[in-house]
Amino acid sequence: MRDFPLFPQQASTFAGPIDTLYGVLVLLSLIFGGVLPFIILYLMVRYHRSQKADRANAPHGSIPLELTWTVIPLILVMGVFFWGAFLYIQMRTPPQRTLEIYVIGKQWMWHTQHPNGKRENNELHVPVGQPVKLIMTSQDVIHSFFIPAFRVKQDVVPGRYTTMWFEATQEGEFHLFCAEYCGTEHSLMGGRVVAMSLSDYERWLATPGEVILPDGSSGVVSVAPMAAMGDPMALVGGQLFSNLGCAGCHRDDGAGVGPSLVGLYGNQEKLADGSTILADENYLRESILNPGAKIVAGYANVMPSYDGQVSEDQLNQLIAYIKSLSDAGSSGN
Ligand code: HEC
Ligand SMILES: [Cu+2]
Repeated sequence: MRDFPLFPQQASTFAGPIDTLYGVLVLLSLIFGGVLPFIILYLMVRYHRSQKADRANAPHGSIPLELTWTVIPLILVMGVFFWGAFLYIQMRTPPQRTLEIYVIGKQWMWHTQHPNGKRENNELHVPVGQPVKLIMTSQDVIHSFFIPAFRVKQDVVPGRYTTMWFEATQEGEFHLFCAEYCGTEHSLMGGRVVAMSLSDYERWLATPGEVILPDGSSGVVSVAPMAAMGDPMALVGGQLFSNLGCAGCHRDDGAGVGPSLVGLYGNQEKLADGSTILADENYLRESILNPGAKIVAGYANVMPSYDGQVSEDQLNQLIAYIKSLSDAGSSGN
């Protein structure tokens, strides 16, 4: 049995609680699906009209009985519901400070980029004991990022960001899968997650390596020590920000045609139609690709769309830059 485990290893903080809930669900299903039918079968045979049985004084109703079989299942299903909802909310709500890693899915490989610029293909290195948030998008079709040992799985969808977070609890190598059928080589779209101590992770971050970039070209990525230069992914984004002409309209002092982006990320933004919206990754993405969709209060709809002019990779860098302008956005560990 040791080479054929029923469950993957439990290697994240979510694994234990999820397995407990899963176990309870299986147990309840066994009771209701595995035991009740046999009782029904027995009673059908026992009281079939061909059988001799005492049928005098048959009961016509019983309030206590009705209440029992209503209230007990009610408590069970509501319990399972709130338990599951509680876990779900935990999994959807990353802690304040997380290590942010950008993931791009494409047919048929995973590409990840760490804050210091380090990139990798079909692998994800993460430190143990640190909350990690993945900011994911796809360049083509729907993929799904699945790490069974962490009990996390999230669709990766073209045209938007989806996020998920986890905290690894033990060092080791774990399977990484694409869990959404995405074409002929779907089954090859996977690799491994390597959970390592924080110091090993930092050492790994500082080693340059050759990777395939999301645009299909390959190259050696230069990396920077995290502490030395701030956030290099954001630095590259900052260069893009001036090269693409964003900086001409978005000045930090707010004197440009567009609003200053300082302090934008993670805060509520007032829109021209009177509503407010949380400025998260998807809002930033939409503001760049489809600026007319949500107009900032007090500004005119004059920003050109950058749809088709920036790659997913560049979009991630622009967003990392805009986030670095805000306290809530500066990623750290
Ligand atoms: C011609 C001037 C102009 C250029 C160039 C421009 N923007 Fe804008 N941008 C605006 C204006 C005006 C707004 C506010 C109106 C709106 O929401 O569309 C805005 C809104 C935004 C917002 C939402 C800001 C908020 O406070 O909610 C973001 C993010 C943004 N731009 C990013 C960019 C990026 C990134 C680039 C370069 C790739 C860029 N902009 C280029 C004028 C510009
Ligand atoms: Cu896939």
